[in-house]
Formats: sequence, C-alpha cells, structure tokens
Amino acid sequence: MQTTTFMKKTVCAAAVAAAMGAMSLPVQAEGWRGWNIHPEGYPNTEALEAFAERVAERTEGRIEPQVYNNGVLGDQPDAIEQTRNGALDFANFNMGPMGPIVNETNVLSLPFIFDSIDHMHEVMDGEIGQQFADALADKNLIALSWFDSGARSLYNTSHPIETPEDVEGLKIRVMNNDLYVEMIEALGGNATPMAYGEVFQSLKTGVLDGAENNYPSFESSNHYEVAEYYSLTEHLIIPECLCIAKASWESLSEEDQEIVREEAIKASEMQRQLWVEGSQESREIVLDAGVEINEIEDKTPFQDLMEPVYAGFIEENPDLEELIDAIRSSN
Ligand code: GTR
Repeated sequence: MQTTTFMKKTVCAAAVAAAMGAMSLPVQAEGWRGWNIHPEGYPNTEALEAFAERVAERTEGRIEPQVYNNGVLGDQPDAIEQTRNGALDFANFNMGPMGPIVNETNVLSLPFIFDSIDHMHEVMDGEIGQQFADALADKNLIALSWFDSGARSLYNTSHPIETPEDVEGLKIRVMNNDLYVEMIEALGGNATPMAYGEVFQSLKTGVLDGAENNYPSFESSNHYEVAEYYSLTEHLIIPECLCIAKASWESLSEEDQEIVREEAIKASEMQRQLWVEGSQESREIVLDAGVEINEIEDKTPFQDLMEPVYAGFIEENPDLEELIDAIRSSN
C-alpha cells in the first residue's frame, strides 16, 4: 500500500467497534474525497451529497465519501489530473475540460453536435455513451453515470447577441479546450480560456466582456450581476460524468462496486430532475434581477460558421469522424 493512499484512509476502528458494541476486528473506512465545482444547493451538489450519504449508508461505513464544494480542491483541469492519479476519489466533471486529456470526448464539445438535451441523453445513455466511458477508463477515470448540464449560451456586458456579427470583438471566456477558442474565433470574438472561479472578477473589471454557460451556472456564479445580456445561442450541450478514480474503484470489493454503481445512477436520475427545476428557477432569478434574455430565431448563421471547426477537427482526428456521424444521425 502506498503511503499517500494510506494517509487518505480514516481509521475509525475504535468508533466502529464501540458503535457495534462488539470486539470485532478493526474496520478501515475509505475516506473518499470528492471534487465539486458548484456551491451548496446547486442540482449537482445535491445529487453528489445524496450519492455520498447513500454510499456510506449502504456500505455500512466501509466507504465514507465526502464532497468538497466550490472547487476548493482545485480548478477543473487540476482536479481531473488528481482524480486520474488517485489523489482524489470521485468527482463530477464537465466533458469540456476533459477534451485535452481524453481526446474522444472532444466530440462532445463540437458546437451544435446535439440537437437537444433529450438527444444528448439518448446518446450518452446508450452504446455511444459506453464508448466515451471506455475512453475515460483508459485514462483512469471510471464514468458511472452522466449528469445534465443543459445548453450553454453566450452572455455579455454590452448588448444582446442576435447574429454572429454581434460577437465581433467581444472578449469571451471559454473553458480550457482549444476547440472553444476556435469556436469563438470563428464567430469573430476573442476567446480567453480561464478558470471558472476567476470569471466573475474579470467580467467586473472589464478584462472580459462575456462568457458562456447554462442558466444554473450563470446564476450561481453571480455572473448575471455583471453581464446583463443572455442570448440563447445554445451552442454547446455537454454532458458531465460522475467519475471515480480508477485506483479507488479497483480497491473495492465487487459488492461495494455494485453499490457505488447503483448509487451513481440514482444520483444522475436525481440530478437530471433537479436540473430541470433548477434551470427554471435560475432563469427566473436572473430575469428578476433585470437580465435581458433573447431568443435567437435562426441559429443557422452561427451553425454555418462552425463548419471550419468541424473540418479542422476531422482532419486532425479522422478516426473520430464515424463517431461524429453516428451522433448526428442518431436523432
Ligand atoms: C459549468 C460546469 C462546470 C464548469 C463550468 C465552467 O456549467 O458544470 O463543471 O465546467 O461550467 O464554465 O467552467
């Protein structure tokens, strides 16, 4: 057993023995550390916390997962690395920042690849979703279920976006993935990859003009307080995983693996339900605060500008073209 792994464990033999009132052998609880970027009350947070509680209960304390909210364990690219090497045990990751590490997942970051959120769920819950899970497993991440992350839209501090011309010259924050830089540049904007936690201040001080995200994140990050134009471009529908570090997964008995898998699936069902309600609530909060939301009647001009992004990606990844076609034709 490695020292680092050993140090992570919480030996609570005495407490367990006392609780059981028996002279049983010491039980070693796995003190699992879970990364979560979102605050308390966010749909993903609630689902992760329910997952942690249920796993602890059903394994009778053999695994004691603890969720660390607000990204306090590091930014997302860092947390992905930490989970890959087993320093963290579980996490809810967006597939956007996963692209630089697990190339196949970049397919999910191609703008407008899914026609709707239902289409995304259908794909991810089926055979194709399993292909992504296999690719993640090759990089030491066991994806047990998929969370909803809605549709991401552009928002900014200066005007509604109705056509790609309205994006011209805007400094837009993107998640850490070159594909998003290409996406914003194709629309005529200037893309700035930046950690989520730094965006609010950058919008406030004018380092950025805008960013893009779903309703719950736009609201819970308080970006809506400084960026009052939210335009429904809905250019990205990216799933998220509930992922377990391979080392942590492999340390479990088959019985405990089954419990963790079942609870991860239940957590995703809960998250998806909370997501629908949470998105609606967040929409109302930002509207009440004075945010101007505009629909985009015709998204074709935005979609057409993505053609070179697709062409460049396929040229670099000819082996992924079939997967792209399979997703696009699956609706
Ligand atoms: C959120 C997502 C986070 C993070 C964030 C971001 O919608 O749930 O995992 O990726 O967006 O923009 O960085």
